[in-house]
Amino acid sequence: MATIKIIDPITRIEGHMKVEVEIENGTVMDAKVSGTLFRGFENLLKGRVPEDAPLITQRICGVCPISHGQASVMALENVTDWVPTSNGRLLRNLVLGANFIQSHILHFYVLSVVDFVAGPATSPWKISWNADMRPGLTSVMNHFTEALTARRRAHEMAAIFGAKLPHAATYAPGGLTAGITPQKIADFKAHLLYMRDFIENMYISDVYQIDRVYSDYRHIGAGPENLLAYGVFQEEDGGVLFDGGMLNKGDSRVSDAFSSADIAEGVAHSWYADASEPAGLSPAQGVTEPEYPKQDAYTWLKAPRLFDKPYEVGPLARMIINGAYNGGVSVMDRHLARANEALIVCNAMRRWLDAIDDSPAYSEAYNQGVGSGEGLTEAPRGALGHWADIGEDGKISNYQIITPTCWNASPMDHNGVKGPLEQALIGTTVTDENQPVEVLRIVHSFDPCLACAVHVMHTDGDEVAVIHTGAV
Ligand code: NFE
Repeated sequence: MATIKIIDPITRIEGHMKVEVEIENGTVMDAKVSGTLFRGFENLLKGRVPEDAPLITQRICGVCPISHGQASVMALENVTDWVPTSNGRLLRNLVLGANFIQSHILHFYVLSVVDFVAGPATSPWKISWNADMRPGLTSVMNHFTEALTARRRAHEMAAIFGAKLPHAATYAPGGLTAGITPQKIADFKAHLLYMRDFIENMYISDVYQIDRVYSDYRHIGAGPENLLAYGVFQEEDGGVLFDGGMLNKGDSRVSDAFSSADIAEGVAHSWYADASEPAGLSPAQGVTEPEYPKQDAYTWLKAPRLFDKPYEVGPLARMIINGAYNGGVSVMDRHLARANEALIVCNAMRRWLDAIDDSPAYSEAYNQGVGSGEGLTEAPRGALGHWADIGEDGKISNYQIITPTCWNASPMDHNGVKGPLEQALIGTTVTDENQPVEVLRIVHSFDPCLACAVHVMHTDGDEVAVIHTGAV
């Protein structure tokens, strides 16, 4: 007999999310991922002056605020094809890089390690599940406090040019409004040297240790295996450190033959008023009009699709698309790619730091134009886009955002095709239905920015148990 399990809450993620899986004979037959909170930041921005957008959109999240600041200034500057000054570009890369590193360290040590290694029998590691906890990994857990130090130092590093973290105060169209001093550069360098050592000698080797003990997780949680990145970290030559591209399942070549006009955000199963097109609207024309309740809807996330297909985004997509990781698509590959990416970013940061000169990072010549702009970049969790319309009155007339988790945790679309995380869960073997740790490990590998819930119910909808996972 099939049972429906809902983990409530799936802790150790950011935000509000519920995952419901239907398990029959030990296999996940169906999965539904729901974002359970309406945010509506797009609507908050209407009628405001453009410079408010980088500051307000950073409040979407305390983990990835810099990516929102970056996407927002890019969208505003794109209205007039403005190119930031060299120091503006470099400082933005440095603050964003520090934010990537803190997010990756947080995700592994604080949010994920306890899925694989039993913590001490005390709060905050208890209550937790004890299913399939394999021995030999105590040393990884012993690095927990050092990881907290590393994460704090990454925040301190970002605050040198961000003025504060989370939610940097220096993001403005036209550059970065931070002063540059030799002391700031020296302080940044000291953090960076520490960080390189931590990532290389502790973080990466800890992930590989878990990979050795849980190597079966290289074959669990694949999903659609369509990968997408927009590209991030602007370089001097107009290129980027990580290129954008899409790689469809089974293809051997990455393609960059797409634009945001090829993206449509469907709302067939989302609590939003139906769009005029069943496939949804492209983000530049996007509308955020809540409709709750709504027949057949189960989430506040829309369903972004590129050429009508779901795509996984995130460090694994970035690294495979850039030829920097040659594994497959699975739970463990997501962790390994994330750790390896942290080192690449750290090394590039050293180069960007050394390239800073004594010119200003903010240009007083910046003049906000009127019209439409898009900012396509990457957040730690994957492809992030902001789309802005500035009206003749100089105010924001429309604003749309598609976050990485919106791609990964998107619901079923108008074709009946499930989102990447839902597809990754379907087909998974669950050994202990009362502790569906496989489900939790798959969810966490995507590093979703939501807070989740999974309860245990019969298919007739009766809840038979509520499973609390260890909260950190
Ligand atoms: Ni809240 Fe974020 C990242 C963005 S989530 S953490 O990374 O954008 O989708």
